[in-house]
Amino acid sequence: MADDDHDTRARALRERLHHHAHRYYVLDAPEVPDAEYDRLFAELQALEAAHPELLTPDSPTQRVGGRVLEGFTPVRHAVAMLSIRTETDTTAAGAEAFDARVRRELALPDDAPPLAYAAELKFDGLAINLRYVYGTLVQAATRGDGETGEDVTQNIRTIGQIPLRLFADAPPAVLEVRGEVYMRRDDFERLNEAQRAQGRKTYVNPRNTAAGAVRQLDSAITAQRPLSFFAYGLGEVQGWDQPATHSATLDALAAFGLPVCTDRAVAEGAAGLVDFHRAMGAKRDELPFDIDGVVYKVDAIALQQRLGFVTREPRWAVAHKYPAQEQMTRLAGIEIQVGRTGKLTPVARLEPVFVGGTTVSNATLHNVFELRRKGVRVGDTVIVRRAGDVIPEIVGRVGVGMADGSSPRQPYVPNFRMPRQCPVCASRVLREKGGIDHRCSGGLVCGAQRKQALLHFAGRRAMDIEGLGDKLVEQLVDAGVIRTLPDLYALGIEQLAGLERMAEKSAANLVAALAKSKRTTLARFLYALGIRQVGETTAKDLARHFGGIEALMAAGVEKLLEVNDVGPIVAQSIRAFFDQPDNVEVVRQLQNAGIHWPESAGEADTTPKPLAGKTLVLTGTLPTLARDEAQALIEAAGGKVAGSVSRKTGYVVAGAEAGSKLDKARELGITVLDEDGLRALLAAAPDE
Ligand code: 5U1
Repeated sequence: MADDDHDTRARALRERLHHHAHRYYVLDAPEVPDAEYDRLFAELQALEAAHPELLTPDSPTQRVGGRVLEGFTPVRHAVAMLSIRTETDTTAAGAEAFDARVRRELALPDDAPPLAYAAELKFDGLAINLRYVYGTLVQAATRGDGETGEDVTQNIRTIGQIPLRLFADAPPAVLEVRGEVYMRRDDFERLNEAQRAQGRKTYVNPRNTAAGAVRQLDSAITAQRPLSFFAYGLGEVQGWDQPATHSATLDALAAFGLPVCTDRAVAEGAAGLVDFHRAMGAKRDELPFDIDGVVYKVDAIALQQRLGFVTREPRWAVAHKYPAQEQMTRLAGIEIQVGRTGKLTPVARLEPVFVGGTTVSNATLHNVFELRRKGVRVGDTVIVRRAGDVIPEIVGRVGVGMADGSSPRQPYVPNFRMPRQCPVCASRVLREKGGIDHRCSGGLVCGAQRKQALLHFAGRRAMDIEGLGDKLVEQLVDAGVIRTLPDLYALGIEQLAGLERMAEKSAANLVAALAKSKRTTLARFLYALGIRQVGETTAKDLARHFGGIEALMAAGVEKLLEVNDVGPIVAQSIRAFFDQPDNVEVVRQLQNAGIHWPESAGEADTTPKPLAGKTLVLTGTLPTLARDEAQALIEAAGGKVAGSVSRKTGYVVAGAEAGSKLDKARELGITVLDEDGLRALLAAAPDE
């Protein structure tokens, strides 16, 4: 490149980065994924390093980031809030390079023992400084540009996890705690579900939602957002002897009552860092919150002080990234998927893109209204997000002719419309009254619905028919071998062995699995029928209440409403299902095929149960009981098993490698039991 070209490129990069930084830090409404911003930033940094004459004082590479939003009082930080150097090489080499650099800067000889590092997670949220004076929270501020932030004290006070007073008899005169406000993935999903249900625009990702909530001028709105916090460092300190290591400092912060993430370790040398990076990478999808990497810090505070800072980044710390969870790609097409209940879902076909550690080529668009709200059309450059084991999603479109350099939309791209006929069976598509969903009216005439109904029926939590997977169901339905659920039980080895990729042995295994599935429970059978609105928990409640299928099929809406957690919509759906003679016929034929379960007297059975009315949460691996077994025992004793810990949880049963549910239980003061404790509870008399 000629010098002029370098200059032009540097200007263009600065302009784009300024634009994106404003969208990200000030408006909390980014137009491009972080990975794209990082790429542009790294390009400008490299260009400036190679051509220092291009460096300008206003270059985005010269500041920490952020600006004070109008409407907030500026807060001058007593100790500057630094940013952290980022190691973008996501392989082990990133950790090794940091260790080598630290050892060189400390002038350690090659044979000096490995250094101790505090290894932590890098939370994807908003950095905050909490100022405690004699143990009382007096101020909370954002980082802003590192020197001056925004006073967000009122908003931060709404976050229940942040103590308003430290737990200490003689608290420090001044203790500034630094950390990250973030939003858990489940809280974010719930928030978006509620937005969707109300036909409102969904939030883009947990990070921006959390940042937007903290930088809200109306704290009443912040209070409605489920925010969380983790502490990871200090600002100004007076009247407190800080422990000699960073890891012990975090222990001390936890003892003061501040939330400190338990996924942290003291790692020995480069090998320890590599292990931590790998272990957290493997755990990343299961974590209840988003991280974009891990952070390594020299553990000894004395060594941190020797290392000092370069510009505004400490030499003793680095963030080591993981593959980004948001990336840009092209929307190649939109197809319609027909689900078990006939619901039509638009699915995006994407140019394959590596995101969140896997290659993604499809993403859900939820429904046509959400698609319109996002304003995406075929051919657009879009942002795809894949975090945790959540289905990949399109979060939005990269702006037309924007500073990010994406090409403007082709003219005459038609707006996507839902088809009037089912793309699978050509039955009429109905738009549900008052609702946002479109549904195929074909019922079991529709091959797609039949396939999904069969897969649901055979599922592990339903009739548990091993070996009846996607490919086989596809063949059985397409060949017309199976039209209704009872047809499954008429399948013979010979008939199955004639199918593609089906050896005689697999055919025999499937027939055996079908025979085995005939002995089941009423709850599983009800769930397997695929009645709309009847999930696993409702099926169990119905089975417990009615004890047998005859009583349930005869029950009117009033009687159904007596069942725990059954409301009018669910009751009407159950009634409508059994009012259909075809459905009753399916139940009879399945019973005639030999499906059976132990009947009970239902809730008329008044034998007192030890766990009646109690909700338990299981976490970690128990020594002898599998999760399903523990759940079955709890339910048989009248209890319920929930997926997350709340104030309503009665007990948390924790086994080896219990995760954040255990932390939450401790935080809320909920009784934690091991397997022996659970067994004792099951054996106890009711209400003991
Ligand atoms: N866990 C953690 N995240 N984080 C972010 N520690 C940490 N430290 C930071 C930042 C920006 O900065 C200090 C190293 C100054």
